[in-house]
Amino acid sequence: MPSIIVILPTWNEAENLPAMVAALLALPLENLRVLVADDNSPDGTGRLADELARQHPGQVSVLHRRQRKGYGPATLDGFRTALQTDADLIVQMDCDFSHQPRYLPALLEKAADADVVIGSRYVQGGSVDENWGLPRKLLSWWANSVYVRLLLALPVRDATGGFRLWRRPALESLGLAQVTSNGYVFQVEMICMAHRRGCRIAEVPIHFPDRVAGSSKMGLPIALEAALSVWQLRRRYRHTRH
Ligand SMILES: Nc1nc2c(ncn2[C@@H]2O[C@H](COP(=O)(O)OP(=O)(O)OP(=O)(O)O)[C@@H](O)[C@H]2O)c(=O)[nH]1
Ligand SMILES: [Mg+2]
Repeated sequence: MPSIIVILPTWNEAENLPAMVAALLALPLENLRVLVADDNSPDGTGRLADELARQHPGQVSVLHRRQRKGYGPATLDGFRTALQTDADLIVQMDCDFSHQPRYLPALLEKAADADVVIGSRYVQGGSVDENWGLPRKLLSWWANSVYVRLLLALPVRDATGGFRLWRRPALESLGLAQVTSNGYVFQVEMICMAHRRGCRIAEVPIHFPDRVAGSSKMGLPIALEAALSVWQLRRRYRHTRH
């Protein structure tokens, strides 16, 4: 059985973290550990994580970061810490149940013939929250499956989603020190690098419900900035070999 580490970057997820950890540990997967990467959340998520680590020694650990630096740096820190363990597979997922633990076995199965597996909203069988209006659905689909895919020539339909499983050698091969993006573009840059390095990328369909508890941290300005940053990525990775 391969050993799996699940990285949960958290910012004010006190309402979600205990249930997320419980759901992950209840999966029928041996050798699964959870690493919480918390940016000193004011709502006490870090303290809760410590408590969970005490309750589940050897299964839950916590990376306390001094201050809020954003999703990208916290996840990178999580990746580096994970690579210092003996984990064979490294999973990144949001701690708000938009990424549902029940899909992990499907991601794992797909990793038999892929280096990175994306939990994808935009492959056949995937879907987003029923409450998204048509304009939002279309915009998100277009951004992922058309705009980013064509601009960066990526064989991926969900380039901004953060539900991914990496095989250790793939993550090691990327050169994480080079990654500079944050937010949605962080995901795009990571998968762009993986593709340029020749990693085999696969997608498995997921349903993506909106968060029920806790509050949203992303907004339109962040999405617009992300859309423009993709052009910088295009320039930066243009000459990198496929
Ligand atoms: N460590 C850390 N985690 C963060 C930060 N910002 C967001 N996160 C976490 O990253 C994951 C994704 O963030 P979300 O706020 O859910 O982003 P989103 O899914 O685009 O938007 P909503 O679900 O609508 O809020 C969640 O687990 C957050 O708690 C941050 O600055 N630092
Ligand atoms: Mg979310």
